[in-house]
Amino acid sequence: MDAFTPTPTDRFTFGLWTVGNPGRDPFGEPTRAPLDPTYTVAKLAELGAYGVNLHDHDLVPDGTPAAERDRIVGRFQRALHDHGLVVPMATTNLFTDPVFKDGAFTSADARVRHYALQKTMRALDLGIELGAHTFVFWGGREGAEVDAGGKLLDALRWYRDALDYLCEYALDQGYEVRFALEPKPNEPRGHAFLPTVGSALGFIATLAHPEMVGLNPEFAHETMAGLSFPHALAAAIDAGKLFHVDLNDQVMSRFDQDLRFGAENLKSAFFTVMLLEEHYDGPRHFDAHALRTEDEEGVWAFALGCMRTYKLLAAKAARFSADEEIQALQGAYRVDDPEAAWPPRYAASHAEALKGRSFDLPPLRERGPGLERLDQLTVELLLGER
Ligand code: GCO
Ligand code: MN
Ligand code: MN
Repeated sequence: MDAFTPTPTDRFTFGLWTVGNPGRDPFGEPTRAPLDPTYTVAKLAELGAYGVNLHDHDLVPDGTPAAERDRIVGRFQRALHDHGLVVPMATTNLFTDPVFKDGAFTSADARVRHYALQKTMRALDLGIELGAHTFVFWGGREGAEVDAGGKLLDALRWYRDALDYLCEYALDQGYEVRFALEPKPNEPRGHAFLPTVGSALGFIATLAHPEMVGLNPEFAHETMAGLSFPHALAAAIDAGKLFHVDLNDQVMSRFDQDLRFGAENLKSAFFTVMLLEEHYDGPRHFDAHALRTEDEEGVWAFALGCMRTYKLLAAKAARFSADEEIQALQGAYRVDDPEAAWPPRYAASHAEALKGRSFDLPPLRERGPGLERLDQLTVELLLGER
């Protein structure tokens, strides 16, 4: 037990599918045995987690008869109760069943779209029954390898129709839940629809109930697209749409890796934690899995590692904010305009005056903002020298 040992007040969560990942990949069979969800609950509680999230089929296999479903759910609820864990987020698996091979809400076959709606409503009912307040929509197989089917615009419309319908369903049921879209650029499809945080933000504005729908951005997904996760996070926060977050890590331009949080891009992980600590009060969810090389012991080392790294980085973020030299350099980086207040208020007369103002540009061109020093101090702080 030390200052970085996780506790439920840290609000760390894992998906059943994350620690339960058996190590299957496109080239090889599983390397670990599946974990019983109630065992996962007990182990996560022992490690200091706050909650566990799930897809419908992580707990109840598709096609399970109603009585058996109720028995499975009841047993899981008892485990949650016994170990003091909650289920803050739930979601639907719309990608494993071959029926979804060409998409769920964006399938060109309207029967598949209706089936996807049915499955999602049932998954939402299950999530609500378990106490979830966030329901995630990761696109899964919404996407394409070829565009010859001619559905690009239809697919976006069908996606919108489905989300509008599901918002109405949730409102009609009186569910206290928000929807969070999770963009991803590729895998399992060659090109996913709504590939990045930016595209999902634009799409949400076109929905019938935009206030109910926000984002679940994932570190690895923006990184796969060659984008910066802290920048994507800032865009989501700025739009008031950071409803949930998927933390993990990823090497840019590689296959979808789902590495332990902080395993690869430590500096981006640091700025991620800094943004979350200041602007987000929801669960810190890890959507990652242990390396395929690992046995069960490695799985729990992975889970503990995600949480400890987050806490270590949160402590570093607090240090960064308290570091006088860093703060002075950050202060000097921002320069006020002594002649005019920011933001400028538009008035015709103001515009006329601004168009006529003469700027002394050479010193503005010459000024060094001090970013090399600031970044080096950040590195030294992360390496434990400050
Ligand atoms: C992935 C995704 C998923 C989703 C999960 C919850 O790359 O496979 O990140 O893990 O987050 O399906 O919706
Ligand atoms: Mn992912
Ligand atoms: Mn995810």
